Amino acid sequence: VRSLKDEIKELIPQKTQQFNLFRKKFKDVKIDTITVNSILSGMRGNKSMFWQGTTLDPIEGIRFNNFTLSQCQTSLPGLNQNNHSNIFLPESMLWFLMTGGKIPTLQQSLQLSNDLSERTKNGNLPPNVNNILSQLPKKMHPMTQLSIGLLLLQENSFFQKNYENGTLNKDTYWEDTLEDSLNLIAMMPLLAGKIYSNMINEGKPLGQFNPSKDWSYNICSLIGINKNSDSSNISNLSNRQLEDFVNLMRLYLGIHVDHEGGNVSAHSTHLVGSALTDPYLSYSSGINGLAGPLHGLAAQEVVRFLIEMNSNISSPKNLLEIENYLWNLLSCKRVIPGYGHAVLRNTDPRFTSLLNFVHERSQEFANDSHVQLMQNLTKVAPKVLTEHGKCQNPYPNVDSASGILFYHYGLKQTLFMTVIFACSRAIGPLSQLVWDRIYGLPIERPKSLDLNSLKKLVTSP
Ligand code: AMX
Repeated sequence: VRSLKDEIKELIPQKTQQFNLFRKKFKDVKIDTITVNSILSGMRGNKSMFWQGTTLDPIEGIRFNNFTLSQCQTSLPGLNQNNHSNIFLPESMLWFLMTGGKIPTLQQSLQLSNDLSERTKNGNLPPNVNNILSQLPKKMHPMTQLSIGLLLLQENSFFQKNYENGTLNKDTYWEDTLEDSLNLIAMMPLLAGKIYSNMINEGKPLGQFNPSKDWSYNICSLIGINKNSDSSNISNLSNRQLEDFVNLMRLYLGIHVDHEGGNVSAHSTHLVGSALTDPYLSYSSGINGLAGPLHGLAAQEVVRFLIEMNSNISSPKNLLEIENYLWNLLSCKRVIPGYGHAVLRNTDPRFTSLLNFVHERSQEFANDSHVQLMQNLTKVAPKVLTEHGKCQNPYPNVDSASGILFYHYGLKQTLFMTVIFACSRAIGPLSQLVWDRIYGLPIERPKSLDLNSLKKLVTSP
């Protein structure tokens, strides 16, 4: 079977020709107007960035290489065990994004899974990385630990080494970028496992890496939620629940990979990478952005919010009490976490796919008051937010559901949830970074303006 690298190599002449022709032909065509407000409001909606793999339609939601999420769920290969037919392997998505839209066969996805596994050298972090991570204060923010972990792995960067040696040229930048990106993605389960063990088990391993299993399975294994785990925190889960948890992880990791280029984690990876910075340094910047409460931290905010609300209302079924609770929250100038979006103007299809996971297991979740509240909120929050009249999108985003489902299966460390998000988010921005190198995109350098310059621009005829 041909490798991912062979596939990419074959695509390069045709894709670069298309790209260069397009640039040449349309380079001076105006496509957007920049207003003072957009400059002063986070450049919201400015069409000013090239991103190949995904685009976000405000109504339809995310498209991956022009496929909607539900098309991906029916087209991309998964393991299809026990009716989990709509759950594709994140490895399939990695192939799909890296090749600019080629749907892998199951064999290709599994081969990539195996390739990632082999890159971990028997499932071990390099000893120096492991040692340093073991010495971090156990209470250090898990995203800080992850960022440090990636920076420590940077000494293995082929791109950095070969750039330093002078053995690279513009035509070959992409090869080492790909190599580094795949190595980095391969290491994410090990980093996640190490960080979770620092948080809950004094740095002692919670489970074992299994080289014959897929990427998501190994994340579950290394955080101690799996059949073959050594951890005691899973003793209450049945075999079926353990299997469901692994499938939830596959689903979650598959749908969080990318959300077009302008979001903070993707954009920072791209921006830092545009200085020819290697994938480790670039993605470490991305995850620092992901750690912000308005971005990746939202999932944990939702979990806390649901738990807090449940302790203040008589039942998760009491819609009136939920409504009053929300109005109270808004009157205290707090946001309803898990609702709203900078681009989306509809229910996030990623939320819908997580909700489908719940519906397919209605018995499992029937007695979980937090999951019930999460579902009932969808009947109340959009109405309240619409009446409130401020937010542009009153519908649930993906974070509305993700954290509380992990919580259900025993992943109670809410701060850790963003680390799992970061495992997934590596896939989109790093696929883009490989194509940034193939297309030879230059360093990113928008023009900034001070208030005086802006004043001059608005007053000049
Ligand atoms: N609850 C209450 N008020 C909200 C709101 C919510 N869920 N969403 C937006 N608003 C408010 C904003 O705070 C803003 O108020 P202001 O004018 O006083 O500053 C106003 O509505 C307009 O905001 P907007 O244009 O609709 O949204 P935005 O693009 O500025 O922000 C987002 C988008 C996601 C940060 C915002 O909706 C929010 O804070 N949501 C809650 C947190 C959350 O769920 N984040 C997850 C996002 C997805 C992700 O990246 N993982």
